[in-house]
Amino acid sequence: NALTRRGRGLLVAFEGCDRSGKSTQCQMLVDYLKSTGRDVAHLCFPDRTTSIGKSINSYLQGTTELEDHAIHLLFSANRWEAVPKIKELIEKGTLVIMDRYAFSGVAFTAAKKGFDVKWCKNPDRGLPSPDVVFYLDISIKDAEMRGQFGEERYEKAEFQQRVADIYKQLRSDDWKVLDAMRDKNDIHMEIRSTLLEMEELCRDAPLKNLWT
Ligand code: FDM
Ligand code: MG
Repeated sequence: NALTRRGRGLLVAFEGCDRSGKSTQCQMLVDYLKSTGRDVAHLCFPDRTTSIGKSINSYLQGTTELEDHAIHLLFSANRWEAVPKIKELIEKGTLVIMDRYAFSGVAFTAAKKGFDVKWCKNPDRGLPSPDVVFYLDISIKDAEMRGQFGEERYEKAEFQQRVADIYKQLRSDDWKVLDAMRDKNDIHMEIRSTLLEMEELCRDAPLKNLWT
């Protein structure tokens, strides 16, 4: 089929506030790609299974406290520890689909008092840059109407609003902003066709480095 090709795989990231449908779209895309026989890897950040990820998990669940700079660096380290695997997958032609990436890292820390975007970007500078970022755009009001935010740290409307404001500052040409209030199948179809276009564009270009 049209998605079958030789050459490197694509690096794709999904971003958005809580309740934006990010994880749903990520899963729908992974399922679709698998059904076409494509080699696909589904990564989630934070990856809570590593030892760094376990510290992050207990921080998010409120079991432990960590200084704000320290947790920021742990989130970043949790991406860097995945880089060898990401590069290997991309090289052998696998489509790597990531649920959250460095943009979450910057948006969630820069939403805290006393942090600026420039400082927050630094530890993630040089990571493999996604070929495309799908941003599920939703107002915090609409997100809240989909059901209460959960119990984890950061799952509060006021904080999510600040996160959304920072995400706006991070947008670049590699981003595809999608209206998260549309029918989820329509959104999925748009993601599929964007991905096809991207495969054509990126066929011969090497992966770029983020924020360099
Ligand atoms: N989060 C996620 C961060 O604060 N920094 C990061 O670098 C990443 C990847 O962790 F509130 C926040 C975003 C969210 C929480 O994410 C856990 P999931 O997608 O709900 O597991
Ligand atoms: Mg969550």
